Amino acid sequence: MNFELMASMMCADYGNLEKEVRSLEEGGIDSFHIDIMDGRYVPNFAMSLNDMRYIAKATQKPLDVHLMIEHPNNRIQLFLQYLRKGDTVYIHPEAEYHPSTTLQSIINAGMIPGIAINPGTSVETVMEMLRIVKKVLVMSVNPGNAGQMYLPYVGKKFTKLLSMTEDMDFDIYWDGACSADKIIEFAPKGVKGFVLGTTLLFGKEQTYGQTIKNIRELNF
Ligand code: S6P
Ligand code: MG
Repeated sequence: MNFELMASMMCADYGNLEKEVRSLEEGGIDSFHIDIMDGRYVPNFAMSLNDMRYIAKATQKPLDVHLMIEHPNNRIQLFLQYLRKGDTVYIHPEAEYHPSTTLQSIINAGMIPGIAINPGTSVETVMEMLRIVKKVLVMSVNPGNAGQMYLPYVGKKFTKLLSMTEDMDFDIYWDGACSADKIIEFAPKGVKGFVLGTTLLFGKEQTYGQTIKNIRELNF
Protein backbone atom coordinates (compact mmCIF):
# COMPACT_ATOMS: atom_id res chain seq x y z
CA MET A 1 0.00 0.00 0.00
CA ASN A 2 1.32 3.38 -0.97
CA PHE A 3 1.21 6.12 1.65
CA GLU A 4 3.57 8.85 2.87
CA LEU A 5 5.04 9.19 6.35
CA MET A 6 5.98 12.61 7.71
CA ALA A 7 8.00 13.22 10.90
CA SER A 8 6.56 15.86 13.25
CA MET A 9 9.76 17.74 14.02
CA MET A 10 8.36 19.56 17.06
CA CYS A 11 8.69 16.15 18.75
CA ALA A 12 12.38 15.75 17.84
CA ASP A 13 15.36 16.13 20.18
CA TYR A 14 16.64 19.67 19.59
CA GLY A 15 19.91 18.91 21.35
CA ASN A 16 20.70 16.59 18.45
CA LEU A 17 18.68 18.03 15.61
CA GLU A 18 21.13 17.17 12.83
CA LYS A 19 21.39 13.59 14.10
CA GLU A 20 17.60 13.41 14.29
CA VAL A 21 17.28 14.56 10.67
CA ARG A 22 19.88 11.99 9.54
CA SER A 23 18.29 9.10 11.49
CA LEU A 24 14.85 9.91 10.11
CA GLU A 25 16.19 10.14 6.56
CA GLU A 26 18.09 6.87 6.92
CA GLY A 27 15.03 5.32 8.53
CA GLY A 28 13.03 6.09 5.39
CA ILE A 29 10.85 9.06 6.33
CA ASP A 30 9.26 10.76 3.29
CA SER A 31 9.18 14.34 4.51
CA PHE A 32 9.65 16.61 7.52
CA HIS A 33 6.55 18.18 9.09
CA ILE A 34 7.32 21.61 10.55
CA ASP A 35 4.79 23.00 13.06
CA ILE A 36 5.17 26.78 13.07
CA MET A 37 3.32 28.51 15.94
CA ASP A 38 2.96 32.14 17.03
CA GLY A 39 1.45 31.81 20.52
CA ARG A 40 -1.67 33.62 19.26
CA TYR A 41 -3.45 31.44 16.75
CA VAL A 42 -2.56 28.50 19.00
CA PRO A 43 -1.57 28.68 22.67
CA ASN A 44 1.99 27.43 22.14
CA PHE A 45 5.33 28.20 20.50
CA ALA A 46 6.71 25.06 18.93
CA MET A 47 8.88 25.82 15.90
CA SER A 48 9.68 29.05 14.12
CA LEU A 49 11.42 30.39 11.02
CA ASN A 50 14.98 29.48 12.00
CA ASP A 51 14.07 25.91 12.89
CA MET A 52 12.50 25.54 9.46
CA ARG A 53 15.54 27.11 7.77
CA TYR A 54 17.90 24.79 9.58
CA ILE A 55 15.98 21.66 8.63
CA ALA A 56 15.63 22.89 5.02
CA LYS A 57 19.44 23.16 4.87
CA ALA A 58 19.99 19.83 6.60
CA THR A 59 17.94 17.71 4.19
CA GLN A 60 17.02 17.38 0.55
CA LYS A 61 13.72 15.70 1.47
CA PRO A 62 10.55 17.77 1.12
CA LEU A 63 9.29 19.96 3.95
CA ASP A 64 5.69 20.01 5.03
CA VAL A 65 5.21 23.40 6.65
CA HIS A 66 2.13 23.73 8.86
CA LEU A 67 1.56 27.41 9.66
CA MET A 68 -0.43 27.82 12.86
CA ILE A 69 -0.11 31.61 12.87
CA GLU A 70 -2.54 34.51 12.62
CA HIS A 71 -2.72 36.29 9.26
CA PRO A 72 -0.08 34.19 7.51
CA ASN A 73 -0.29 36.45 4.46
CA ASN A 74 1.53 39.20 6.38
CA ARG A 75 4.61 36.99 6.77
CA ILE A 76 4.29 34.34 4.09
CA GLN A 77 7.32 35.53 2.06
CA LEU A 78 9.56 35.10 5.11
CA PHE A 79 8.81 31.39 4.96
CA LEU A 80 8.56 30.93 1.20
CA GLN A 81 12.04 32.37 0.57
CA TYR A 82 13.68 29.39 2.27
CA LEU A 83 11.54 26.68 0.72
CA ARG A 84 11.99 24.68 -2.49
CA LYS A 85 9.64 23.60 -5.21
CA GLY A 86 7.87 20.48 -4.00
CA ASP A 87 7.65 21.70 -0.41
CA THR A 88 4.13 22.10 0.96
CA VAL A 89 2.71 25.03 2.92
CA TYR A 90 -0.53 24.60 4.88
CA ILE A 91 -2.46 27.54 6.27
CA HIS A 92 -5.49 27.53 8.56
CA PRO A 93 -8.30 29.34 6.69
CA GLU A 94 -9.75 30.77 9.93
CA ALA A 95 -6.48 32.58 10.60
CA GLU A 96 -6.84 34.79 7.51
CA TYR A 97 -9.33 37.33 6.17
CA HIS A 98 -8.61 36.29 2.58
CA PRO A 99 -7.17 32.79 2.66
CA SER A 100 -7.40 32.37 -1.12
CA THR A 101 -4.97 35.30 -1.52
CA THR A 102 -2.48 33.60 0.78
CA LEU A 103 -2.89 30.32 -1.09
CA GLN A 104 -2.21 32.16 -4.34
CA SER A 105 1.07 33.50 -2.92
CA ILE A 106 2.10 29.93 -2.11
CA ILE A 107 1.21 28.79 -5.64
CA ASN A 108 3.02 31.74 -7.23
CA ALA A 109 6.19 30.86 -5.33
CA GLY A 110 6.06 27.31 -6.73
CA MET A 111 5.16 25.51 -3.53
CA ILE A 112 2.29 23.10 -2.99
CA PRO A 113 -0.71 24.86 -1.41
CA GLY A 114 -2.62 23.23 1.43
CA ILE A 115 -5.18 23.98 4.10
CA ALA A 116 -5.31 22.52 7.58
CA ILE A 117 -8.79 21.83 8.95
CA ASN A 118 -9.33 21.95 12.71
CA PRO A 119 -11.50 19.37 14.44
CA GLY A 120 -14.20 22.02 14.99
CA THR A 121 -14.13 23.35 11.42
CA SER A 122 -16.64 21.86 9.03
CA VAL A 123 -15.86 20.89 5.45
CA GLU A 124 -18.65 23.21 4.23
CA THR A 125 -16.83 26.32 5.43
CA VAL A 126 -13.72 25.56 3.35
CA MET A 127 -15.47 24.14 0.28
CA GLU A 128 -14.24 26.66 -2.32
CA MET A 129 -10.67 26.34 -1.11
CA LEU A 130 -10.76 22.61 -1.82
CA ARG A 131 -10.63 23.57 -5.50
CA ILE A 132 -7.52 25.70 -4.99
CA VAL A 133 -5.38 23.43 -2.81
CA LYS A 134 -3.58 20.19 -3.62
CA LYS A 135 -3.47 18.94 -0.04
CA VAL A 136 -5.82 18.97 2.93
CA LEU A 137 -4.34 18.34 6.38
CA VAL A 138 -7.09 17.05 8.62
CA MET A 139 -6.39 17.73 12.28
CA SER A 140 -7.55 14.90 14.49
CA VAL A 141 -6.48 16.81 17.61
CA ASN A 142 -6.87 20.51 18.39
CA PRO A 143 -3.87 22.39 17.03
CA GLY A 144 -1.08 23.52 19.35
CA ASN A 145 0.37 20.47 21.06
CA ALA A 146 1.77 17.02 20.48
CA GLY A 147 0.74 14.08 22.62
CA GLN A 148 -3.01 14.72 22.70
CA MET A 149 -5.90 12.25 22.46
CA TYR A 150 -7.51 11.44 19.12
CA LEU A 151 -10.92 13.11 18.74
CA PRO A 152 -13.21 10.38 17.37
CA TYR A 153 -15.77 12.74 15.80
CA VAL A 154 -13.15 13.68 13.19
CA GLY A 155 -13.51 10.23 11.59
CA LYS A 156 -16.69 11.30 9.78
CA LYS A 157 -14.86 14.29 8.28
CA PHE A 158 -12.26 12.00 6.71
CA THR A 159 -15.07 9.95 5.18
CA LYS A 160 -16.74 13.06 3.79
CA LEU A 161 -13.52 14.51 2.35
CA LEU A 162 -12.50 11.16 0.87
CA SER A 163 -15.66 11.17 -1.23
CA MET A 164 -14.65 14.57 -2.71
CA THR A 165 -10.98 14.10 -3.59
CA GLU A 166 -11.43 12.99 -7.18
CA ASP A 167 -13.89 15.67 -8.24
CA MET A 168 -11.97 18.47 -6.51
CA ASP A 169 -8.46 17.11 -7.07
CA PHE A 170 -6.76 17.16 -3.67
CA ASP A 171 -5.09 14.63 -1.37
CA ILE A 172 -5.85 14.09 2.31
CA TYR A 173 -3.25 13.93 5.08
CA TRP A 174 -3.65 13.00 8.75
CA ASP A 175 -2.24 15.17 11.55
CA GLY A 176 -2.56 14.35 15.25
CA ALA A 177 -2.37 11.27 17.49
CA CYS A 178 -1.62 9.00 14.57
CA SER A 179 -1.45 5.37 15.68
CA ALA A 180 -0.98 2.15 13.72
CA ASP A 181 -4.69 1.30 13.87
CA LYS A 182 -5.51 4.63 12.19
CA ILE A 183 -3.09 3.91 9.35
CA ILE A 184 -4.54 0.40 8.98
CA GLU A 185 -8.05 1.85 8.79
CA PHE A 186 -7.52 4.98 6.72
CA ALA A 187 -4.66 4.24 4.29
CA PRO A 188 -6.77 1.69 2.35
CA LYS A 189 -9.62 4.23 2.23
CA GLY A 190 -7.31 6.68 0.47
CA VAL A 191 -5.69 8.93 3.10
CA LYS A 192 -2.42 9.74 1.36
CA GLY A 193 -0.10 10.44 4.27
CA PHE A 194 0.28 10.50 8.05
CA VAL A 195 2.16 12.87 10.38
CA LEU A 196 3.97 10.80 13.00
CA GLY A 197 4.62 12.32 16.43
CA THR A 198 4.85 11.02 19.97
CA THR A 199 2.09 8.45 19.47
CA LEU A 200 4.03 6.29 17.05
CA LEU A 201 7.52 7.56 16.25
CA PHE A 202 9.30 9.74 18.84
CA GLY A 203 10.50 8.78 22.33
CA LYS A 204 10.34 5.03 21.69
CA GLU A 205 12.80 2.25 22.49
CA GLN A 206 13.18 1.20 18.88
CA THR A 207 14.99 3.20 16.21
CA TYR A 208 13.13 5.41 13.73
CA GLY A 209 14.14 2.96 11.02
CA GLN A 210 12.57 0.01 12.85
CA THR A 211 9.34 1.91 13.52
CA ILE A 212 9.05 3.14 9.93
CA LYS A 213 9.75 -0.37 8.60
CA ASN A 214 7.08 -1.83 10.91
CA ILE A 215 4.55 0.74 9.71
CA ARG A 216 5.31 0.02 6.05
CA GLU A 217 4.85 -3.69 6.73
CA LEU A 218 1.49 -3.27 8.46
CA ASN A 219 -1.00 -5.87 7.37
CA PHE A 220 -3.91 -4.39 5.48
C1 S6P B 1 -0.33 19.85 16.53
C2 S6P B 1 0.61 19.66 15.38
C3 S6P B 1 0.90 18.22 15.06
C4 S6P B 1 1.65 17.49 16.16
C5 S6P B 1 1.50 16.01 15.99
C6 S6P B 1 2.25 15.25 17.00
O1 S6P B 1 -0.59 21.19 16.68
O2 S6P B 1 0.07 20.25 14.22
O3 S6P B 1 1.63 18.15 13.86
O4 S6P B 1 2.98 17.83 16.15
O5 S6P B 1 0.15 15.73 16.13
O6 S6P B 1 1.86 13.91 16.97
P1 S6P B 1 1.29 13.18 18.24
O7 S6P B 1 1.34 11.73 17.88
O8 S6P B 1 2.18 13.52 19.37
O9 S6P B 1 -0.11 13.71 18.40
MG1 MG C 1 1.07 19.77 12.37
